[in-house]
Amino acid sequence: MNVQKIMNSLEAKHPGEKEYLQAVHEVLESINDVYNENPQYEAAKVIERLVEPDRILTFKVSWMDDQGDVQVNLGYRIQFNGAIGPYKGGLRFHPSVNLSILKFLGFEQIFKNALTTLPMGGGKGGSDFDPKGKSDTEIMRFAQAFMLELWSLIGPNTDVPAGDIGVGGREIGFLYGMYKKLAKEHTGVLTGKGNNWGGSNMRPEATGFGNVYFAQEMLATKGDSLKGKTVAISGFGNVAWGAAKKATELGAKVLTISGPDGYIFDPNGLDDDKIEYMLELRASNNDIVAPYADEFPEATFFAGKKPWEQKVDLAMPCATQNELNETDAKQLVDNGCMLVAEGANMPCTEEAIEIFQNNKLLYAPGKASNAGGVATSGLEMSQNSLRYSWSSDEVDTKLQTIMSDIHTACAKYGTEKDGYVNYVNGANIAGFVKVADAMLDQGVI
Ligand code: NDP
Ligand code: 2IT
Repeated sequence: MNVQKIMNSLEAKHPGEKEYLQAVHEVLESINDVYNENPQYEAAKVIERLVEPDRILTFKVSWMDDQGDVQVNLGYRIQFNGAIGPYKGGLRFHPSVNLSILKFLGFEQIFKNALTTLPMGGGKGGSDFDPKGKSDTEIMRFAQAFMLELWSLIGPNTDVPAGDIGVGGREIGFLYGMYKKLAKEHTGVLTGKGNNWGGSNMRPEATGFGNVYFAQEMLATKGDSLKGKTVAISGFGNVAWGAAKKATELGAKVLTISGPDGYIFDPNGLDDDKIEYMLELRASNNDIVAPYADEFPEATFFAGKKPWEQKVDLAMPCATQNELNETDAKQLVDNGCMLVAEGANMPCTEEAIEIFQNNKLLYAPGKASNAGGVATSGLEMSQNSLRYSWSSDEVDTKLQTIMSDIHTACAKYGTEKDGYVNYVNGANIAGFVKVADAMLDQGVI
């Protein structure tokens, strides 16, 4: 495969879609050898078919705010690849949402979902709606208007959306209520539902917990553990919360969290109260992390800065894409950081990843280390089909097994001659082979 030629053609077809092109480039570089060794992929034009979504649905969302003014947003659902199961992936509500961001997320989701070992294809959706400062009733009206357009395109066996940035339990509730009213059936069409109406225990915690379980597996390859390690986490949303909770529980000391306004450094580390307070901060819809330092005066707020300037053993970027660049990576390496596990999707730039790998850090890409969220969504779908509910312990045990299996798959496909595990190659190849073989089995469609 000529990666540059494919990239040139995609750039010409999709100019300016930089996040999408970045995600595709990383995967193509990783799978090049496997692709060339297996001419059946080229014969069936697997790459050309894989890099374009099956379909992109866009729609207008009109709704009325609390002042009685009409608001208009854009809505999207990208059904990227359905080779191994129904399209599956979150909805993102954030003003930065555009086609490039949703295509990158949908593309990543194909491989992530394949890694989970569960039967789920890849998809993503969302809106440029900004939840910041919105009241609960505004969120409800927006979510209802969004679902009015989306409902006929999704279903428990076709496409199963869930949460992502700006979409948590509250939003899933409003979305589900409208779906149920329109479809006139109570079904497992969304995941992340409340656990007394079809949701899975542990789904809120799953992404962050899974990320920490994956870090644990990585450390174990060096005979090491989380105990006593210092951790820098970015973000203060759902994933950051889960990661802080589990890392703390396992004996690590979480020194930072962050928001778009800057980061918090807490020299004492987070504890149960502080982790609970993260939920309050997030629910306030104000987009600022600074109030943490007023609530807990031992902490310091660094305005406009990123947590990667702190000396830590482990880094877990859990906010958003491309939030950790080359300079940040150098700083982490210079300060002796030994492991980076991505809770967010594509938070590290390609240059940052190169620095981690050249310095032989343990580095896990999100499609492996944050797969616990969608894996638990898959378990929610299984429970919905069974009309049964597993206990938190049962779900947690399954989640740990899945994270460990993903680690094994990464090591199988990503271990280099000197023993270094290139988790990027491992995750991309393991995910690709599964999806590509399914595409071959199903013919040219
Ligand atoms: P939340 O909305 O709960 O939190 C997102 C966090 O990132 C917030 O702190 C948010 O601050 C911050 N953030 C978002 N956009 C930006 C930006 N442009 N610049 C700076 N900070 C930003 O979302 P999640 O915790 O669910 O998602 C976080 C990451 O994890 C995303 O990359 C998501 O795709 C990924 N992920 C989520 C999963 C899930 O199950 N929820 C599963 C796997 C991955 P603010 O909103 O105030 O800007
Ligand atoms: O990026 C992700 O994996 C998610 N936002 C979770 C998707 C899901 O369907 O649970």
